[in-house]
Amino acid sequence: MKAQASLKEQAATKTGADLLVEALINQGVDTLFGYPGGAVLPIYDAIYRAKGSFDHVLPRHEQGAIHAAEGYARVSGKAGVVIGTSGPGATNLVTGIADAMMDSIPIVVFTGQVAKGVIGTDAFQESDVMGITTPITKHNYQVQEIEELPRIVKEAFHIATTGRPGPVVVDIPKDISSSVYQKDIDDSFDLPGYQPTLKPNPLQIGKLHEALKEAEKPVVLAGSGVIHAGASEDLKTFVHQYKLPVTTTLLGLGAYPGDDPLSLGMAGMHGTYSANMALYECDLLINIGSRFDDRLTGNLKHFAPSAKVAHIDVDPAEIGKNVPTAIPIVSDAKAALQKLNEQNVEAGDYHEWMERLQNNKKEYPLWHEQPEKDIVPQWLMQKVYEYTKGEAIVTTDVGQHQMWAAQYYHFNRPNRWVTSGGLGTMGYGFPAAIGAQLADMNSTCVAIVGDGGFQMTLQELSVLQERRLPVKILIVNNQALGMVRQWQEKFYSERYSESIIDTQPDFVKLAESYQVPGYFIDSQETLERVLPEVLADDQPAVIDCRVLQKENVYPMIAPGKGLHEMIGVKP
Ligand SMILES: Cc1ncc(C[n+]2csc(CCOP(=O)(O)OP(=O)(O)O)c2C)c(N)n1
Ligand SMILES: [Mg+2]
Repeated sequence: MKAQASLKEQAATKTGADLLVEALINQGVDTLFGYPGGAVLPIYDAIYRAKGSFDHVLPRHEQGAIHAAEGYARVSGKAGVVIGTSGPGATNLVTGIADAMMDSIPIVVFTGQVAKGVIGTDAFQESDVMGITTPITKHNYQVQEIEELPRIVKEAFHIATTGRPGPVVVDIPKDISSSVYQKDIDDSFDLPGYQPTLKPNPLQIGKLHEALKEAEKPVVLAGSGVIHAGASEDLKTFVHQYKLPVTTTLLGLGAYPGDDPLSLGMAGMHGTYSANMALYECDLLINIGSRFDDRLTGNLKHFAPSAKVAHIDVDPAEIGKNVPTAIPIVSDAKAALQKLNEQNVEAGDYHEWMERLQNNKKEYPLWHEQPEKDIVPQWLMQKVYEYTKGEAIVTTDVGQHQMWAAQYYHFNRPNRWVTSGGLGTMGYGFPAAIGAQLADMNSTCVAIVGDGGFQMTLQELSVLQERRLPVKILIVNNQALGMVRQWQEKFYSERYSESIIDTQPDFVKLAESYQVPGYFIDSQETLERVLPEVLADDQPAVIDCRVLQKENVYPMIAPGKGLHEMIGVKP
């Protein structure tokens, strides 16, 4: 507020950069993730002058900044904000922008650009940010006039956070951020072409009620749309009312309590037997906020072959995209569930169906071998769950460890699970944990990372060093690109091409060089002694946990196979 007043007093000398900072303060931004450079020097000067208005976090690579912003958005429910310079700064952000697009994460990214007069001349650190980011953003802008800047910032936040959330890029040429503007600016906006449908059509709601009456084998599939809409409680009400079995997608974990008896766990390529068979055998599939990703459906020919499909999605483009849909409901998940809950219809008899599913759950649970001393990753995940009482924020990289975390950590609340789903970005877990922890300083935040993935973004240890952020980095160290190794074992006759990695840094020493405590764990006994204490203290930590290299993630649906063709269901 102070900064806002002082900027107003200096109206006569307000630069474009000041207008930007003022607009961010007006949006209630409290945390910025960014990295300076030539084209954003005016913006960083304005940030310097506005000190105290918000927290600027300096990761050591732009990719770290954007994944941190994604983690922050996931946990806080607010938009994450990123600033990068032109050229390499902007291109270093591209992976994160694409990641946020795939997983519908609301972020607003400001990139510096060369001055308008030299755009198109291959000027120093020029890159075509508009061209590069058009296919991977919900929307993007290049500011052309200084007086548009406050309105564009407001629109960018509106677009990023409403309807189906997603990334918005605002490219700001240097002459705009450095030039001075003296008049008052109207920042109101009108977007007639962007009016997301948020309320369900009552006719379609009626059809779903009818379908519930007729169904004998219904199942709910909850995706991250439930979480984005803040609709978990409404989902609970709906599910309890009709005693419906629930499965979730990878990104939907936490949308419905994982420990609840009606929960079948995660579905998909590494989903549980009971969840996948429920999807395969159901006669009514109620998809709420999932996009029927191929890792979820397996071969579409065999996906829910006998089901009438109802699909609630705020993005009409998702409905019918992959799976023919009988009851399309274009709506925000919360509004649709509230409407469904207004009426209590006489539902069908799901008795036999429920028994069958419960029996599947009992007969075909997740399983793993348990050696005497060595650590298997499945057991490790159970221990993390136990020691954090299921209350931690968990972030992951991509690979086997991600799937084991998804299988064994039962999320009972939304916004605790931060993972890269659609893009599958290695190196996501640790920087995302920085943003997640900053969004919630009172929770234990565990970054469950692969030995491969961690080495892609470990430079962010500097942020832990600097801020003493108590993020716990748990390296599930199988000395391999485990998921690649697993596919090579199964589908390439054990030809392990470039997937076994014998050469690694000493992760304990590496951590210590950043003044972060490091721990080496290679037996169950050490783990049970060390891990509970490390997870409970208020210091950052790197835990190099050696696990058996040959473990595979099961069950698994091989490429091209259907949900009912899982392998590794039983030992
Ligand atoms: C940036 C990036 N490059 C490559 C891949 C392909 N990939 C998927 S999983 C995986 C192995 C990851 O190894 P690690 O981080 O050690 O995790 P693990 O599977 O061993 O648990 C690779 C290379 C990817 N997902 N992301
Ligand atoms: Mg590995």
